[in-house]
Amino acid sequence: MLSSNINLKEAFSLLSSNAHLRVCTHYLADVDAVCSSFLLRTIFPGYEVVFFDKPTYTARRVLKSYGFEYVVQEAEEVNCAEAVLVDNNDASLIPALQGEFLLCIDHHTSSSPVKSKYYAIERNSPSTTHIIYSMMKENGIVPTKIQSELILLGILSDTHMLASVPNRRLFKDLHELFSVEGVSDYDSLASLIRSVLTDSEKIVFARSFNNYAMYKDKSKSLLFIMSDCQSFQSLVATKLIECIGADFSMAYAPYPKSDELRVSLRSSPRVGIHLGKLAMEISVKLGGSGGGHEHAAGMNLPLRTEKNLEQVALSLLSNYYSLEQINI
Ligand SMILES: [Mn+2]
Repeated sequence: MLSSNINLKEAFSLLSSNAHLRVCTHYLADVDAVCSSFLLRTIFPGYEVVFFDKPTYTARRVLKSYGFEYVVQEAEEVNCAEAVLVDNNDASLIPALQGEFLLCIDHHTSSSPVKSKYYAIERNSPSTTHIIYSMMKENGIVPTKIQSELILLGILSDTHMLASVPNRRLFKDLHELFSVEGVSDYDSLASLIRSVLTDSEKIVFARSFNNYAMYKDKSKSLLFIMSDCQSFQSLVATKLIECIGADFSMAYAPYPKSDELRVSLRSSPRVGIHLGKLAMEISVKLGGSGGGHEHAAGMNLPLRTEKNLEQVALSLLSNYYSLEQINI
């Protein structure tokens, strides 16, 4: 826990005492990021939502369906001292921002924390929208239909449609939220954020199987797949779990322009290790940055580490599993 972590009641009164703040999030804002941003705006109408670039395709679908308006602004132009950062506390994901935020609300593990005066970090929360929901509950605010849906969309998205649930108390919250008058049912909310592949994503996904390595832990009957790809590494890693039924996936793509190797890790609920911690361990060994959740994590590494990455990942994984390569 960070030293200036404040509790949710304190975070709420901090927000209430600032009538005009900007709400920012990481680049390529995802569903939880955009829902958290606009959830704050529904509570504090004087706030303005600012994204640093275009949100993801799915996140834009959510914004469109609610008619939410946002501003896209260069990160360098944002005055951090008058801004709240949601769904990110990793400085390497917003490299252009050097200032100190007023408050950072997030649920990720990070190896390079952003500068913020106060933090409200709840690593066991399923989503950032859920942290804000807890904040609302602590202050006796009953969510409206739209607020409930935004909270639910963040939760559904970050738990992979409830495939990875941190604790069973979440079901009580889900029951409360789905019981709010007028709230859409599970199917309609889920279909709004279910990922649909674009044609270029389908091509990259199909091509990504040129170079791959498969390993099995026979006693635990777990399947591990590592693959390089041209781009869309997070999509490839996710689909390896969802479509192929792997238990652990690592996909990586080179970004020579920024001299980076971008890596995504995903796992099924059957894998017992915390991927955010594994990402931190690998990135410490290879000189980059990394972090994330129990079942989804990412790393930015120096491009030159590409040839060592799989070996380093394998040696760390072999502390927990006995892996045998599968050759077909
Ligand atoms: Mn999130």
